[in-house]
Parts: sequence; C-alpha cells; structure tokens
Amino acid sequence: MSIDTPTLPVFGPGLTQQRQLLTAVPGPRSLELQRRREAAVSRGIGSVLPVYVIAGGGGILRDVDGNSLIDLGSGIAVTTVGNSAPQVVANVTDQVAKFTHTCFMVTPYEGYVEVCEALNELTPGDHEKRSALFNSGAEAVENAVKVARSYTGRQAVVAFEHAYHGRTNLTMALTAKNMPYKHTFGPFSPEVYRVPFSYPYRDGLTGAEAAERAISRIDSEVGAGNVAAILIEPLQGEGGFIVPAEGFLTAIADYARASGILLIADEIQTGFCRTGDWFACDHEGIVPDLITTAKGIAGGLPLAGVTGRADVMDSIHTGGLGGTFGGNPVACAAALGAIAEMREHDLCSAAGRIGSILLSALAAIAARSGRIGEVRGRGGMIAAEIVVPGTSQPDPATTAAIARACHAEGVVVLTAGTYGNVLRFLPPLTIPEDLLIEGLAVVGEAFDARA
Ligand code: PLZ
Repeated sequence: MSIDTPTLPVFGPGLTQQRQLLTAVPGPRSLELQRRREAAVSRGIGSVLPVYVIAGGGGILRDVDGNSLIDLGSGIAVTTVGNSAPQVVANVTDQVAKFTHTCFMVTPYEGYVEVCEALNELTPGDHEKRSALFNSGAEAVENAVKVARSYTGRQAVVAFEHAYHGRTNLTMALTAKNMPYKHTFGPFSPEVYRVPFSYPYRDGLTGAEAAERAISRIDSEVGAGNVAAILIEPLQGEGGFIVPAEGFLTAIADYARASGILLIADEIQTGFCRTGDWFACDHEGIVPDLITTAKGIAGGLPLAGVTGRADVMDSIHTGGLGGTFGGNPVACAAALGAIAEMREHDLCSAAGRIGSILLSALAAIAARSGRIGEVRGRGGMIAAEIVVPGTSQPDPATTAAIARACHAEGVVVLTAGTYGNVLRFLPPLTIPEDLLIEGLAVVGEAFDARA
C-alpha cells in the first residue's frame, strides 16, 4: 500500500513503535493484578482487555508483562494525539507545578478562558459563541440540555435510536441501549423522546426519507412546540459508527431551526479531528446551536465542554452552570497542548489517511470473508458491521470472538453497536502507518480463521 506521509507522527517519549509479545495476553503480572482488582474494585466496572498498562505513546500500549500492544481504540476515542503527547506532557508538567486547582467559580485563571476561546473558534459556525467547561461527556450533555430547556422554556428533548450520551440519570434516559447502560437503573429522567435515526445499511432510506420519518414522529408524538432540543450524534459512536444518509442532518437541522428547537450536536466521540475534520458537523456544513465535546479534547485528561450561540449560552443566570472541578487548570493546560498537537501535525489530514488505510484493509477482508455486512465511518472512525454470511442478521458472537482473537495477538480493538456486532477502529491519529497496517493484518487473520 503506498501512502504519502507529509507529517511525521508524534510519539510518547521512548516507546518503540513495534508490537511485541513476551507472554500470553494477559500475562502473569496482569493476571495477578486482576486478582487484586477483583478484591478491591466493584464488579460493576468492566474492562475490555485486562492487561495492566505501564506506558503508552504513538500506537503502542506497554503492559506490566513487557508486552507491546497495538492500540486501535485510543481508550475509546480519547488519545487522538497519542498518549503522553509531547505538548500535553509539557503543558501539564508546567501547570501541575504552578497550581492544581482554585475552582474557576472561586478565583479564575487564564487556561479556562483560553480553552473556551479555542472551542468558540474551532467549532462549526462563525457566529458569536460562548463555552462552559465540565469534567465528562455525560456532564456536558446534561448541561447542554439544561441550557436548552432554560432558553426555550420547553421541556421535551428528542434523542435517536442507537444513540449514546452517557451514564448519568438524564443521559441514561437519552441513551438508547439497555444492556449494560440502563438495565436495572431506572426510573429514568422524564421528557425524553426517541425517534428513528438514519441507518442506511438497515433502513435503505435516503437522508430525506429518514428525516421525514423522524420529523413526523416528533410532530405526532411530541409536538414541535414542546421540544427544547434535538440531541444528535452527527455520526453515531457507541451505536455502531452509523453514518446517516446524506441530507439527513441538514433536514433535521432545518426542521429544528424552523420550529424554534435547539439543535445540540453531541461531538464527544466525533470531535477534534477524529473524522478528518475538526468536527463531524463540518462534513455537511451543519451549524448546531449547541455542541458538546469531551474525549479527544485534552489528550487523555478529563475535560468536557458545551459551546454554543452566545445569546443561548448567556441566557443562563450567573451561577446557574458550574461544578467544583469543571475546567480544572491541569486539564485545560492539557487541552491547549492537545489542540497545539492537532494543529502542528495536521491530525485532521492524518485521520483522512488513516481512514483510507482502514477502509481498504476492511474492504479486502469483507471481500474474502462474507461476514462483513458493511464497512463504514469517516476518517479515523471506521467500523465493520458483522453479520451471519448471506444475511444482514447481526452476529455478536463472531464479533466478540474476533475481538478476543485480536486481543490475544496484542491488538486492542473495540466493539460497538446496539446489537453488539460492530468491530470499530479508533486509532490514535499519531499511529505510524506500518503499525496500523500490521494491526489490520492481525484483524484479517482473525476473520480468516473463521472462514
Ligand atoms: N456522548 C457521543 O461517545 C462516551 C462510553 C464508554 P463520558 N462514549 C464512551 C462507556 O461505556 O461508558 C460518550 C459518547 C457520546 C457522550 C458520551 C459520554 O461521555 O465522558 O463517558 O461521560
């Protein structure tokens, strides 16, 4: 495969960019830690692959047994700039030695303002914007809904089938999938309504038809005049990297605007270069009223944002938004370092190149395996939907088996999807291309072993 590489990848300090297995995966030290964990950590928290990590950088995770694994998951779309990216490390080290916390609501600091300036500049639309910072994606979504309800004086929130927005009470209500996110955790927050998304592989509808289907459901079951916000992932993440048919987002955005409904784009998984642009909304020129960000924003430190129209964000009474840790100075320093890495190394273009490699490797696997119903996604966010050969019936068992086979060979892959049958790839955008190609060869072998 010939690929031009105009930018050099950036690595976390000192990690050879090579897969190397010294023991079984997980190895004996990881298994020992797993035993300790079972006696100390709630079983309610799972782990995809219980190898215990001691270092990470570029496309490599090193574990306590000395194994070097290829990372095709970025800790669920977080380490976009790679682990311990140089400018993240430098900014965090500097900040942590100066002060670690004052609480922005008590005595503020410049880093918070600078991150908000960057968010206002980078998010879609050139209108005047304001931002507020929080700790997690779920918290950002909660706050975007608070703002939308307060601004519109309306209560209903529309979310989509296959959506994922978090694990807090309101965001569980907004999330579609029961297991494992909602099961036994009700009752859920009221005034949340769910309508169909556009899922071309399964519904065969055009974007306009799928939008019409969603809109008629909103009109008949909720009433546009009651709706504060439509909350949408422009490309669904946990739901299975579902790319809506062209025109779907535009039609939903037009409907929202015409109905006085705020459009909230949840770009927590898609944002910050992941899909080959700063934000996934950019691909179709959608300009949401509010946008939520987290994950890739701060190179691995916990930070989240709500950014939106100045009139909407400033309509909230002073003190109405906040939280002790929101916009922590160390997390803000990390975000500024991560954004600098994205700009300097043009990680949006890197996502495009990574996407081409992923798409062609997966297309080749699909052609010979018969188990892949569809390969889809954008940029560094690509997935294969796994089905029973000759049908479109989801095959979660094979999906899980293929993921396990990759893990055993030292390649960290993740699954997703309402039906648990989507193998998804979210490599750090600083992964060396030969390492990505090697990881995908391992994925191919896992399919071939099940031919
Ligand atoms: N919105 C679009 O993808 C987080 C969830 C992992 P938090 N997705 C990964 C898990 O199983 O908990 C996510 C997302 C979108 C919101 C969130 C929530 O972000 O930072 O996990 O709260």
